[in-house]
Amino acid sequence: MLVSGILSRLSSFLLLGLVTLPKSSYTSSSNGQSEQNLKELKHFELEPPFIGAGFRLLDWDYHGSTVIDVFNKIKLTPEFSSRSGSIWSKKPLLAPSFIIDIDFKIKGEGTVVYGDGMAFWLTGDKLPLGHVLGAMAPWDGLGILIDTYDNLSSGRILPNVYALLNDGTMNYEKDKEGQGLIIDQCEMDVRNKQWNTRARITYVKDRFLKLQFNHEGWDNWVDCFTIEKLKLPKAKYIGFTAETGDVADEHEIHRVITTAVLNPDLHFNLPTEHGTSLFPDSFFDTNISSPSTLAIFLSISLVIFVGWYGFKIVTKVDTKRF
Ligand SMILES: [Ca+2]
Repeated sequence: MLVSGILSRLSSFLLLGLVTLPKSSYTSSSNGQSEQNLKELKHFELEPPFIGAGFRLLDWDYHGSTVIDVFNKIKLTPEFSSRSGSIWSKKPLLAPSFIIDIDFKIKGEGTVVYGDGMAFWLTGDKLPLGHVLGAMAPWDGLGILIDTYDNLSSGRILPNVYALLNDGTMNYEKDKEGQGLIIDQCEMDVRNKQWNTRARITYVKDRFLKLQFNHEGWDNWVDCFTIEKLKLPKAKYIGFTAETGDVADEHEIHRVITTAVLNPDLHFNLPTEHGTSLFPDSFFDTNISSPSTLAIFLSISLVIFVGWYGFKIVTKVDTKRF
């Protein structure tokens, strides 16, 4: 009974290990059922023609140097110095988990210096125009900054893409490029590309935010960063901003598609919130946190136990025989 009980539990555990994908995979399932988990959110989309009834942008507010080129693009800044522009969703995004695809372009004549860059925002309030690539600090939520000007004169490779998290209290020091607020970053060659660049923000509430870029060709996605256990405000305004300084670039938004992910666990093949939740707490008497470690330990224990038990039976039979 003891052996069969252990075998039963071990087989269940190993089966769980087989069906639970590594958390770092975060790949979307491609089956039809997964597609049913997606819902396009029209109030958070930008597509030409950008104006609706009454020749107005219905779901977005824009400010500063932003110009709506109705059938082509939304130009946040022209390639002129000292401009800043923004466009913000009128309503906050309430979907807990979502995917935002942003087609954009950064272009200019400059070959040595240019700037300053553009930013994507997911914040608890709409931000006025300011010096954080077109938005005002502080902010409550996340800013993703595509920085094309080296304020630090550090000689680093640009553009740099930063994730800046703020709880609404911390200031942003432009001369320090927001150091102290940066939670992740990557280098990404997204300036003066032949085609529009597409950024994809994938967020699963309290689990992760992943940023990818497609800037070199058809469906050729490059990971920028994945931030684990990121918490965003429950109601999130979506914003796009850009800024030029002494040097300039043209910063453009061409298309934004926002999709709610209704069942992220199924869509992304995520493991259960607690990888061991299918087992009663009593099964885990120790603080072993890694299932793979426990599986290895149980497997070795089982082999030793079965070997020892089998040896005892054989010895007993042999003793009776003689
Ligand atoms: Ca900068």
